[in-house]
Amino acid sequence: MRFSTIAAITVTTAIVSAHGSHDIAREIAVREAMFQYTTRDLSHCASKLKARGLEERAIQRRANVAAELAQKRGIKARDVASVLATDHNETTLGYTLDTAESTIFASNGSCVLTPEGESGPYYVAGEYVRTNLTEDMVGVPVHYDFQILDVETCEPVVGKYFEIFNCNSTGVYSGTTMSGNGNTEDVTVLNKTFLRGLQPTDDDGVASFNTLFPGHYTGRATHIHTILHMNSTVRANGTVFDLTAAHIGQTFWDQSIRDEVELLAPYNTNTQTVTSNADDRVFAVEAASSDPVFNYVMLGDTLQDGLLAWLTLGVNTTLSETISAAAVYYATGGVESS
Ligand SMILES: *[C@@H]1O[C@H](CO)[C@@H](O)[C@H](O)[C@H]1NC(C)=O
Ligand SMILES: *[C@@H]1O[C@H](CO)[C@@H](O)[C@H](O)[C@H]1NC(C)=O
Ligand SMILES: *[C@@H]1O[C@H](CO)[C@@H](O)[C@H](O)[C@H]1NC(C)=O
Ligand SMILES: *[C@@H]1O[C@H](CO)[C@@H](O)[C@H](O)[C@H]1NC(C)=O
Ligand SMILES: *[C@@H]1O[C@H](CO)[C@@H](O)[C@H](O)[C@H]1NC(C)=O
Ligand SMILES: *[C@@H]1O[C@H](CO)[C@@H](O)[C@H](O)[C@H]1NC(C)=O
Ligand SMILES: *[C@@H]1O[C@H](CO)[C@@H](O)[C@H](O)[C@H]1NC(C)=O
Ligand SMILES: CC(=O)N[C@H]1CO[C@H](CO)[C@@H](O)[C@@H]1O
Repeated sequence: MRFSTIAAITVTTAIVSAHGSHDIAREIAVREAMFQYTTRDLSHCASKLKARGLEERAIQRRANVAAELAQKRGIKARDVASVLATDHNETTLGYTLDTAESTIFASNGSCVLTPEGESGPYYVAGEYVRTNLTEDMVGVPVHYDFQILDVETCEPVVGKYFEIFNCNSTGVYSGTTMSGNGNTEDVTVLNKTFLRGLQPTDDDGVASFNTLFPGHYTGRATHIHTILHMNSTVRANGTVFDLTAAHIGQTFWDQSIRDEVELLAPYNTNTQTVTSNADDRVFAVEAASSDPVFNYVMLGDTLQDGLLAWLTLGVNTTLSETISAAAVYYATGGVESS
């Protein structure tokens, strides 16, 4: 199949050259070629999602989670609409203090991220299936609600492992001493697993996580990595090892909230160079044909109270990509790939 061939070639090339000097023009061209073979958005699924009640359940779930998390943290529940009116990009749609939650959470937020071969150089295989990825890291808490839909059938992708990972507030990933990732002499990072993990998608195609808002590192805008595995099985020790995926992508946050988070400790101790969304090449490539930016609401009056962020991803589940791992996490500790 023509598409599969293009995809297979791309992934190998793009991953090897994901950082450092590489030919962006080529990457963009290849991604554009891939788009000829894939649907760009989920608009064709709208009536089906509504009929199946999927949309309604997503709205309800996100509203419930916002209320629950706020209560758990002892935060006085805040009018979600008022938060959005001041801080969320969808403010531009004219939301006010009186806008109903059903309207806010119903906002499109559907982004099609076809695999573009950018898992980046910092993927670590063998991570834990768990909802809370925070460990001993500090930062702005985020609850992510990802809903994965099959772009061909418009059905939820059920029972597949969805994996996310991002760097900590000072811009360092756990599990790898790869060049560009913090202090490469610090081998203790190899045994660390913070801010990485997987969740199986439920009957509505949903995978959710509690983690932290990422920091930034030189050369890249603040982002998180997303991977949808199709054939993973969880091992007896609760980890997954699977170097294949139907989707590999990166998702972003509005520049406005990035700027606010960066003012807080410990984000404000990060000495690495900031790259804006506008200057990020991966952002440019993805945003050219989809909206890879989270919708979100604040859970309380301050950022430290946390954020609920959501995104609906359309994935072509027939695709198969190979992921290259910087390291593998074993019972005996992390081992860098040669
Ligand atoms: C999914 O990918 C296959 C190739 O594997 C392609 O034939 C098909 O058109 C794609 N589907 C959509 C909805 O883009
Ligand atoms: C959703 O998408 C449609 C079509 O792209 C657009 O017309 C509409 O304004 C969007 N609605 C929201 C709430 O973003
Ligand atoms: C996640 O775990 C951290 C400790 O590692 C804890 O402080 C935090 O409250 C947990 N988050 C949730 C939402 O349970
Ligand atoms: C981020 O992780 C690196 C590597 O483990 C560590 O040196 C650094 O202190 C961490 N940053 C924070 C704010 O904990
Ligand atoms: C999962 O396994 C099936 C059957 O072997 C295969 O066709 C498909 O390409 C695999 N998916 C991925 C993402 O590797
Ligand atoms: C989990 O189990 C596999 C074998 O099934 C082993 O290779 C790996 O080291 C274990 N990982 C951890 C973190 O215990
Ligand atoms: C990682 O953990 C293993 C098992 O506890 C230990 O043997 C190893 O020395 C640790 N490696 C580093 C770099 O700390
Ligand atoms: C503050 C902010 O990030 N605003 C963005 C909202 O989204 C539009 C288009 O989707 C961007 O043009 C704005 O920059």
